[in-house]
Amino acid sequence: MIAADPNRTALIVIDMQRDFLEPGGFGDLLGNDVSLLTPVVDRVESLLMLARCKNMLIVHTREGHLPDLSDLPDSKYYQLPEGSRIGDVGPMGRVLIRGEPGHDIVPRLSPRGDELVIDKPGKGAFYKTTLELQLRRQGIDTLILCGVTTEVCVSSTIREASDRGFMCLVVADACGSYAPELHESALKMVAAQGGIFGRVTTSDSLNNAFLGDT
Ligand code: C5J
Repeated sequence: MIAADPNRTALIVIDMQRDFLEPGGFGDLLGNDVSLLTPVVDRVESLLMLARCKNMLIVHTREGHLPDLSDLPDSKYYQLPEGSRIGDVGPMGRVLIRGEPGHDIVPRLSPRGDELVIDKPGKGAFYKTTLELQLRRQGIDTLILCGVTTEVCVSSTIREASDRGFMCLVVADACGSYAPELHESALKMVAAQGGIFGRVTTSDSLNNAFLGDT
């Protein structure tokens, strides 16, 4: 049973960017099968419809770096193989660089004018961003999280949010990974020990909880 007040709840859509979801992007250049993430677009689109209908705060995040790479630690740059490093040129421009086509959110999930877009240099959405300030300012205490990838940026953000006292609900079918077994493990970690980082739910349960009365 989900009991969340839409006025104090934000939908956080993590990194639904062309670089992670489309052929020719960062994920693809690293050798991943990006088609595994395609179903997530439908699910996130439905969540956006739900959140818009309930007038919830909607936050879209984008992982990416400044064109001069001044916000990119060496550890993140050299971890990747030559040819698919952050800032290298690919079919959608320089990979994971702000302002390049690949950095954009996929067109079907484009943010609307009144929705927040948080550009982040790290995996977690709170690291070196104004996200916490903006959520507190709007009286948000509960986060519904979805996006990609479950075990990287979604997980990092949940952990950061949990330490800051936000209630976290992760929508399992609206998250995705290039490695399905890591998706499953990441969700298990969230829900372990009675919900150590938050609760795992589904799109259907959320729809029932928020729209059951309409
Ligand atoms: C990754 C992300 N996988 N958005 N980023 O590097 O999960």
